[in-house]
Amino acid sequence: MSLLAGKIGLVFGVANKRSIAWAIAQAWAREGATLAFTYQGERLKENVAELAGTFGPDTLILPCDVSQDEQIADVFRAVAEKFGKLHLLLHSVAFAPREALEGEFINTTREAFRVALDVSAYSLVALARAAAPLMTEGGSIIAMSYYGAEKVVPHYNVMGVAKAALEASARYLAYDLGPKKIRVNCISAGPVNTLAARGISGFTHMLKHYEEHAPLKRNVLPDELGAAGVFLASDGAAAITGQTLYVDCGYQIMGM
Ligand code: 0WE
Repeated sequence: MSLLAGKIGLVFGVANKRSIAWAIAQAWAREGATLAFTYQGERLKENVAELAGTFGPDTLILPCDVSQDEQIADVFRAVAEKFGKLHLLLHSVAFAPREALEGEFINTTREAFRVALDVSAYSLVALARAAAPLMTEGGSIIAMSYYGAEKVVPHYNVMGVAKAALEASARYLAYDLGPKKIRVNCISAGPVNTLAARGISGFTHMLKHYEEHAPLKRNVLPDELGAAGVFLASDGAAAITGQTLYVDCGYQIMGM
């Protein structure tokens, strides 16, 4: 208990109660962190307000489309005004146009590639740059990734390229921000049944495949991603930066 007492955290990527961002936010809050949230689009505002509201009526909840520099600036202005500092940042945001996740990678359009890399990877760079001046006591930045960054997962397509860019960006950010005691890591989660996964054809089959092939013979639970998020945010991970931590019941170690 209280591994994160006195820490201020900013969470990007809550859509609903099944979101990985929500699992990690709850775990951070249980350990004593004070949190602020952003939401993407008016459609999700009420969801996020209802969830974040459980931490008290004055919880900061701000709109943020991470592809808009002005919205990013507004978010960090508001955080600076309310708290004056920041310790934790969670990036749990990704988007590729649906068509790009359906056909063959070779047919990825220039525009789908641009959007996927902008929203899912460049955004980490933009958020880290805005966060760093507030992380005056050091900090921990965590981004969510997936195995499709390092091996071919059929249909993950341009998202795999975006996650590879995200993981590489985390390494370069770790190098830039290390002297300020700001750590940057990725959590590569096994598949979780979230809004982002819903409607992906064959997702149920994928969950079954992981159950059969992962060493632990099951899928990762949201609470376990929360616990990993607490670890990387805590002083227990003080010497860990630039890494991608697989939280996938061991699936990634398998060769066959
Ligand atoms: O990173 C992801 C999914 C992120 C995602 C999901 C969507 C669905 C709706 C990004 N963009 C969109 N665009 C939409 O229009 N995952 C790790 C989950 C996921 O997605 C897959 C997977 C897995 C696993 C897509 C194909 C194959 C496997």
